Amino acid sequence: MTKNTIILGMGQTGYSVARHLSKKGEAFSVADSRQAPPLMEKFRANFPDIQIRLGNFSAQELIGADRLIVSPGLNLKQEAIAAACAAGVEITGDIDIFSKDADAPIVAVTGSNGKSTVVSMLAKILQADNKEFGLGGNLDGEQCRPALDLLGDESVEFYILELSSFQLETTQSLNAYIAMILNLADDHMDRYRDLDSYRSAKRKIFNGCLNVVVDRNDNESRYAEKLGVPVFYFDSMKHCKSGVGLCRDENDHWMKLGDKNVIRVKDLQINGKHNLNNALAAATLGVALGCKLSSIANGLREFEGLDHRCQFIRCVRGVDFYNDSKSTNVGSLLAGLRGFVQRKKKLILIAGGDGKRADFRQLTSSVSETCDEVILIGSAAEEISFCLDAKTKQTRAGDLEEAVLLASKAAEPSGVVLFSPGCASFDMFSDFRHRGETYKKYVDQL
Ligand code: UMA
Ligand code: ADP
Repeated sequence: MTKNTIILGMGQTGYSVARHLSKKGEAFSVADSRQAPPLMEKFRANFPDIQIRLGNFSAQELIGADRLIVSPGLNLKQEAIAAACAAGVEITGDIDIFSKDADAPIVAVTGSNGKSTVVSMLAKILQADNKEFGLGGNLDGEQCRPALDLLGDESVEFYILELSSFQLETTQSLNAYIAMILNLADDHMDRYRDLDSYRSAKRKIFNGCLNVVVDRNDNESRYAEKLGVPVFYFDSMKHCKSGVGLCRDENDHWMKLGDKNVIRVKDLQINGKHNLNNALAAATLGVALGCKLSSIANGLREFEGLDHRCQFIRCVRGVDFYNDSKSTNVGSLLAGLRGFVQRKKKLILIAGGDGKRADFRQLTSSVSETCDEVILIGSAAEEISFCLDAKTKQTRAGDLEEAVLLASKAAEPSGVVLFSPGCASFDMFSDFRHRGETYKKYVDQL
């Protein structure tokens, strides 16, 4: 019997689902709550016979479906979707469909911060090991491919998926070969009731998994120990037998597998403790996938870091400018700041944006201890301002251009300006890339 399937959302995910169903010869219609969804023309051109509904979803129509394939940007609690769910309509997403049709083992990575860095490092390791793989999921940018677009390449030995909590919400059985939660920090509180419901979405990554990779120093990551499947550990404090640990000999810090050297820390091109943790995670995934240690070392050595993540831009009149536009929550802002603690230079932070109902009180002491001044922008400026203590000098800027000017003056003659918003970008920009590129433009204009 053919199912009455509606694809909800006409963005990248919706389009990948439409292509996939169409290749399989399955019938579907599509709907988007917006009047002018971004891929409208592409849908019309490639699926001319498909019914398209635009504007607010109708509960009646959704209840009439057998299956809704919901895009990650849509909240399942939206009235019409929730009504369909309550009426027993099957609710699923692209990742669930992917896992059923994937013909190679899935490596799945989630966490609040570091997902893109870890899967990109792993990609370098697999390349160095001459393994064929498909890389996609939530990962943004040029490399970005929605998961379903990866299917159909027979040479693929592994699928590497970066998964967001939004994608995992609609994923009932991922059946990953290896799954990992890197960490969990307060994020997306505009979408979740509380941290527990965000955590529950993340933990769906483990449904049906065969192996897990665990950060021995992170309690959220250690939840996976309870699943009763083989564990590969990584550890930023000491040796690990099953995965990669950080150790010190007389001269150097080393990443090691058991007592075997993998790579010297100083041979990595990345900055910050959080990135070292990411390297340990990626190396351990490499170990779990059977990569040679020399390939793990070569892959990590080549990794230069991703754009918009604690990225050095340039030095202007003695001031170093860093772009960390991908810092979209408090956890990533704190990680960014930690990278500058040792430098003993004046540090000016530009922060703010769409606050997503985050608890900015977590910033108070770190900002007070590390920053000489904070320039606040965006709709969360006031909220953040309330959470800074009296010792922290703070200034409000009307927009990012003014913030860059103020920060530049404050950091002279030889300080550092770190743009790490700790917030989403949607109040002022189309996404974090647009925000980061805009920041770079203003730095160039100085
Ligand atoms: N939208 C509507 N009405 C609709 C459908 C969508 O208003 O009917 C809005 C959503 O609220 C959202 C935007 O449109 O603001 C995009 O939603 P979408 O689900 O259509 O997004 P896609 O284009 O399919 O992109 C998604 C991921 N985006 C989100 O989850 C918001 C992309 O991750 C991902 O790369 C892509 O699928 C392919 O897998 C981006 C992202 O920002 C990088 N992710 C968030 C993050 O990393 O924090 C979770
Ligand atoms: P994600 O894909 O999870 O958003 P990214 O690798 O794109 O992660 O990094 C997003 C932000 O988080 C950047 O600001 C980056 O500096 C910071 N970050 C990266 N790795 C970590 C980590 N392990 N812990 C905390 N923050 C991190």
